[in-house]
Amino acid sequence: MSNNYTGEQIEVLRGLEAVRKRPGMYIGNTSERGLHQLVYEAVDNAVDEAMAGYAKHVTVVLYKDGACSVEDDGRGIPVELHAEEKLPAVEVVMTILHAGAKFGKGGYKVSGGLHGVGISVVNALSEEMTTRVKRDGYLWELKFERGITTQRLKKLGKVEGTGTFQWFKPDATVFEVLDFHWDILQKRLRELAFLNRGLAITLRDERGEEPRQREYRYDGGIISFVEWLNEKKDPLHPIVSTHNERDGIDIEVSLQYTDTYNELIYSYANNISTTEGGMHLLGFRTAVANAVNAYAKKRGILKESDSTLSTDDCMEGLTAVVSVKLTDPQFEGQTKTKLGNARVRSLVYGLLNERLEFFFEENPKYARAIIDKCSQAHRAREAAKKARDLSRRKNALEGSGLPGKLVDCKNQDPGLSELFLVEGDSAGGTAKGGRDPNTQAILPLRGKIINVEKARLDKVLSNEEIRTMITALGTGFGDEFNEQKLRYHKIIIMTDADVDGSHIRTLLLTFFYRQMRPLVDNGYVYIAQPPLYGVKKGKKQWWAFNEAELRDIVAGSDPKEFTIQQYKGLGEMDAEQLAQTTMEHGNRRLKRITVEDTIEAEQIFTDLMGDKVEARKQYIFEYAKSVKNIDL
Ligand code: 0RA
Repeated sequence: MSNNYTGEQIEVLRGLEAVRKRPGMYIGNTSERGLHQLVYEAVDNAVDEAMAGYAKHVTVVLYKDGACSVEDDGRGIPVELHAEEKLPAVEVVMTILHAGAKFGKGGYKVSGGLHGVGISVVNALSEEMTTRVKRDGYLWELKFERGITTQRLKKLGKVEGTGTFQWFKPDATVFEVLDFHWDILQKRLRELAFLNRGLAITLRDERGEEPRQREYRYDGGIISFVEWLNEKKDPLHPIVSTHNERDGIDIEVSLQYTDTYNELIYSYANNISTTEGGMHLLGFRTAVANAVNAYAKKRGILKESDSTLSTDDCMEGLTAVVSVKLTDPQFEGQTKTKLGNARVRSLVYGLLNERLEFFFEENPKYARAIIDKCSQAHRAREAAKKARDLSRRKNALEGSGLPGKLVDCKNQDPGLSELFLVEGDSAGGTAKGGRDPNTQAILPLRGKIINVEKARLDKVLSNEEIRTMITALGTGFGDEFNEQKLRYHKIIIMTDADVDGSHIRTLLLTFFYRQMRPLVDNGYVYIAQPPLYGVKKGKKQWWAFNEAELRDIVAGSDPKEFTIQQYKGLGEMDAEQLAQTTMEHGNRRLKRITVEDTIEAEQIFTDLMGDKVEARKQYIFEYAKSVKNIDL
């Protein structure tokens, strides 16, 4: 490198220094998420080139040495001198922060990338990076170390075709973890393939003994996405979809009702998952509700009692993908995943309303099935509301309203309070004996609770165990859920380590996930982990929570000296043992429930609790053979 720095080079160094000093500001964090963000940044650039209509194929490769490469067959990053910076354009893109915005003006109509920080950030956070461009009949190459150019633009030779190849090795002094995960990458790449019809994305992993490779390409775009989401459900009609450009905004919607009770709506703006929703989602919801109501009124289908179906009524059992692409997306909200452009609302509304009107007119049979579905949701909601009002009045009459079965804790501070949900009265008794009465409350649940995946709300509510639990938690549920009223900040499911226990656990988790979702999202739900074995030698006692621990405990000694007891149920332990191993702070092991990926969680819950027996068998079979611990 030359040692007489120009003003531009000093700027470059300043920019890189800022990125290396505070990587979190640019890529979120320096653990797993941030590491994968590097790949997304490079992939987003390639997908932008595809959205502009030039690239057809994107290939991501993971190498044995921890490096990753992203290649596309687009136009290739320009190599000519950039007038302002007096450097080849490609070097500007690679080394100057936010060069995309400066340089890409007029380059792309729409562009993805959540952070939109640009490839120079990937460069700054990589110990080595190599960029190759095929353009103007030549293969060009540049090299960098931690963002600093170590090899200026060099012509390697003549070549056919065009494209860009980015190879980078994440900096081990920046990242806490360096392993790319196949599962994490494949989810995002598959999603991008759905969102960009026809684009082929290949993921190749060369790290194992045998290379592993998959190509994602969906010529049906988001229609294939909905098809895939509903794969294991029973649809009420063929997928309805629309795709159009209005006011320079590309709008796509696909939807399909199934006989389930959940709303499964994914919205995107410029390929970014808008988890906080926004204008496109609002337009979507209103369009569906208005089209359903209008058709039902016109045909005289709605009875007087359900004179208007609410938007929520019309979302029950609906699977949909809404994707918009626009030049100037405004991302708002806590996590910048809420689309703010007001114009999008009426555009999505107009397009979808028109499409649905047409679909209903053309398909009276399906229209009828959809309206029936929404009316049933409406009636269930009304019934649930009545039941809720009734139980509220009843509670007001009966004082505190806390269920009699609840053994409450003394202190009133939710932050210090824990609720143990225990299987059966006998285990409940043991837990009561072992608890810390100041901070730990016990609620024994009798038998199996109802499967909320298969029953609708009014029926779920008629279940005694569910009602008791809702009252104990204090929050209400569904639309009226209020996190502020939560009486315990740790809700600990404590069930036996057998099939029944795991069934009850799954039922409870399904209920929390469906009806009290913030409890799961905000980390209030835990699973107690009782030991599987007790090992005794003379007066000494050890506990083993898995086979490996048991092996460690008995390793090196003559096993005959030990008595090993296997615990199948909580009831086999006395109160003191249960307290020591499973309930007391310090010794116990709690597993916090997290939902990392909502699409996957949806499918797992549908598989496990839905009525497709085959899907459930398949899941249990796969789960049984993998040792992977699934964090639901
Ligand atoms: C701006 C202009 C042109 C290409 C690109 C950007 C470009 C960037 C990336 C990043 C990854 N792959 C890419 N492919 C292309 C070309 C303008 C022209 O040829 O007229």
